[in-house]
Amino acid sequence: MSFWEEKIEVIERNELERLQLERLRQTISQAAQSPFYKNLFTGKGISSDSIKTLEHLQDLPLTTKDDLRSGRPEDFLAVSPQKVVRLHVSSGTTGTPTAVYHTMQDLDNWADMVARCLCMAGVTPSDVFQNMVGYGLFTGGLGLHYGAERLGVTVLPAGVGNSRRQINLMKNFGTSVIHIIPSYALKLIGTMADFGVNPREELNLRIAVVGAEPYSEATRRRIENEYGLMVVNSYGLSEMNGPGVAFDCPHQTGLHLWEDNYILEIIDPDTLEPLPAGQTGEVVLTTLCREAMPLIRFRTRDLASIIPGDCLCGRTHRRLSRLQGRTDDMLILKGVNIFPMQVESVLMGLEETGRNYVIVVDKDGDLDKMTVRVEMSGSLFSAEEQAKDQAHKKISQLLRDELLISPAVELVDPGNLPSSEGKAVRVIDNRPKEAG
Ligand code: DLL
Repeated sequence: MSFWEEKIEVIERNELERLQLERLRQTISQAAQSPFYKNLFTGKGISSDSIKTLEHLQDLPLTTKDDLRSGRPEDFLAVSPQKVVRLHVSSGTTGTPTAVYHTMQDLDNWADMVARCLCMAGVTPSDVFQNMVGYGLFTGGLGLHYGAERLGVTVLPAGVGNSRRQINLMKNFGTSVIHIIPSYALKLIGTMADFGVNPREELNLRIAVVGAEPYSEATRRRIENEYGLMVVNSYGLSEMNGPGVAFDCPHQTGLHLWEDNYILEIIDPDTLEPLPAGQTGEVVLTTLCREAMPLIRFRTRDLASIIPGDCLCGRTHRRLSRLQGRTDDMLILKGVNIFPMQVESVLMGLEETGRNYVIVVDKDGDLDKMTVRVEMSGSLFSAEEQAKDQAHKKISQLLRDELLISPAVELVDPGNLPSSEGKAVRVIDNRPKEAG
């Protein structure tokens, strides 16, 4: 088992908490340099002196995405603009995009965090790392790029899309590690099959770093089996730099969140009360090492729990469960709460289904109607009608058992659902806004 910074990765909990407190106090002073926090802290009488223990963090107000969007982006800037060397803008899938500023020191620290993640996953300088995600404002490309270089890995900055070229790169340069988002990983397997490439036999792949959108354990297993490699889950968000916040170790029992860089809280999204380990709630993060744009108690809207107990790898930084979706992903149909991830975990665990699906929600008179459109697997597609009827029945039944409502199921020919090279759109909600 390799460590990037062993001392800090296996640090005793009480020492880690001492470090967190020290850094939190520095962060409060640093944040007070920004117009937003200066105003907030002055109004509430908050200063670094009011933080005597880590528990005092909970007395501080939460910061929301709406706060980031409501004023001018530079209201969150805690250094002079001359010190800023990079500006990332979040994907804005759920509203106005938000800006995140970085100084040279922030970028340096971010690269270190990502190198730490990759090293933990077992990536070494002998690997060839094909970075198959977007290199623009999206933080996935540049984030992993500089982290992998920091580790000394050979980086192929392939960027997103152009599947044929991606496969050729893998073949020609013996790519051993890929960075890919889950929906594209599923799609690319189909393209490999179309080109007659068997990744298990013809490629040298051993690790896939997979993140940026929610995916189920069933999808992880599918990617692992079809490519013949180990998938490590990677979680992050632009507001917290991007990737490099939390990552699987090879035990794959949860994502170690780097608590020397972030303070992790899980809260009930309705009551805002803290939740104990094991209970699912909203992930709230405080940056501890950010210079340009410290964020205090940032509500991510992502749902997860803290996994109780120690990890076999020896790292003391607590583990996050697989992300279960976002608070704003939840669909309410006929009074039942449904997460798209529940649908995915049913569909991707079956051999009758292909690699793409979409959930469509409509209004049928006064009633909500949910349709799950899923591609058939190649073998089901070429099977008799009777086999298709049976598969249809089976999928409908399994979805009913999981969701407690009965969605309509449509089996679609392989390759006939829209796909994107970026984050997948899994839900199309056609209901009028006020009813949704
Ligand atoms: O997606 C950063 C990233 C890039 C993470 C590459 C991992 C790999 P944003 O575009 O700001 O940043 O989107 C962040 O994506 O709040 C989650 O809702 C979701 N997300 C990210 N990673 C995971 C994951 C990047 N492993 C938002 N599982 C986050 C589930 C994830 N959801």
